[in-house]
Amino acid sequence: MARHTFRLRAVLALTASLVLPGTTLGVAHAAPEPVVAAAALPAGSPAAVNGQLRVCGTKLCNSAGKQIQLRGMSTHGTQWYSRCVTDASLDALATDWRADVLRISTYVQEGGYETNPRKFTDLVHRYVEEATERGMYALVDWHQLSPGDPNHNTALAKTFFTEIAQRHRDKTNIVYDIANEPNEVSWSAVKSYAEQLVPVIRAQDPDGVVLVGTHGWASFGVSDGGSEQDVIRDPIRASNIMYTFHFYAASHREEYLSALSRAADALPVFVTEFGTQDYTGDGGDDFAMAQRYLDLMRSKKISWVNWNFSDDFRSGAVFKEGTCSGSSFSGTGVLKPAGVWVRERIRSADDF
Ligand code: IDC
Repeated sequence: MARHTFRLRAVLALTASLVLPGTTLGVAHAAPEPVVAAAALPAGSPAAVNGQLRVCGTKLCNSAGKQIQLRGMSTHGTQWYSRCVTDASLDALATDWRADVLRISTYVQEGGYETNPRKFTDLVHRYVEEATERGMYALVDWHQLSPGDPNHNTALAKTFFTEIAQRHRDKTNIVYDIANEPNEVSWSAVKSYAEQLVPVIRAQDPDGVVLVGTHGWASFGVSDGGSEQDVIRDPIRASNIMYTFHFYAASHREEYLSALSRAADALPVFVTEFGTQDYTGDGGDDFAMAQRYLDLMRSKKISWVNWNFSDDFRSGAVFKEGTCSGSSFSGTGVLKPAGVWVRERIRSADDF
């Protein structure tokens, strides 16, 4: 089925280039051949068992309508740490860590997507197939950060997500994360961006769940003096979407924790990034505070993804420095303390 679709699209692309030179079927560069063949989900894997996700009320449900909580890891920026996202490290993530989800972090600025859209889009295609092959959900993160207004990158985001959704629309394990951390921008501006992007994705992939970063660095505005009420009063006009929240346990304390709790009672929330350290992704781990967040997320079935699956020097990068130059990624010997802690919590048997 998927192979069939690829062939059909290749013919369409060829036809378009013959008949209408210069037109590109809605993408700003020629539709490329698939980088790797479309993979199938292994039987019994999290993505095979749960199938196409959908938002049900304030929760995330599997294809049978059962509320589930996904847990997993985010890559570091792929412009810096793609060497940590290898066959061996992904095998470890799927089988040793038993992760449900891989977040693929494509920075827009800082040497990322904007410098070479073709390269970074192909990298995402490859990682989506790698996640699929291992039965994990692939969460495609448009990592806008600086500048903080997602509208700064709307044209690029439309191009990127059109191609991603077009290529992977037949998969049941793809989730779209369209704005990492809006900051120094109003909620209404974020909402307006989301209302432009969601239809672009849905035109290709009508049933894909879309995640939207909230204002104040994905804090529901708390870090800007706002609150989840900004969103509750003025929700995005689209269905099957979730709002994202990020926290770094050593920096973000009671105010953040209670905002997450309140928000999750009123809105569908997905924690697409958290750390056990401070907001720089570095410094000492506060495992006690982080555990309070995890307990809350477990009780409210809030899915979560930890930052980050790399061997960067900072304490929040799970691997010890130098690990990604080797070929061994399983077990705890290669992990920093934050890695040991989070691996255990991803692995722990929990019903979906
Ligand atoms: C940090 C990386 C660091 C990089 C920096 C600049 O750990 O290596 O130099 O980004 O972009 C976020 C962001 C995430 C940050 C992370 C830790 O989404 O990009 O990663 N963080 O600071 N929000 C809160 C913390």
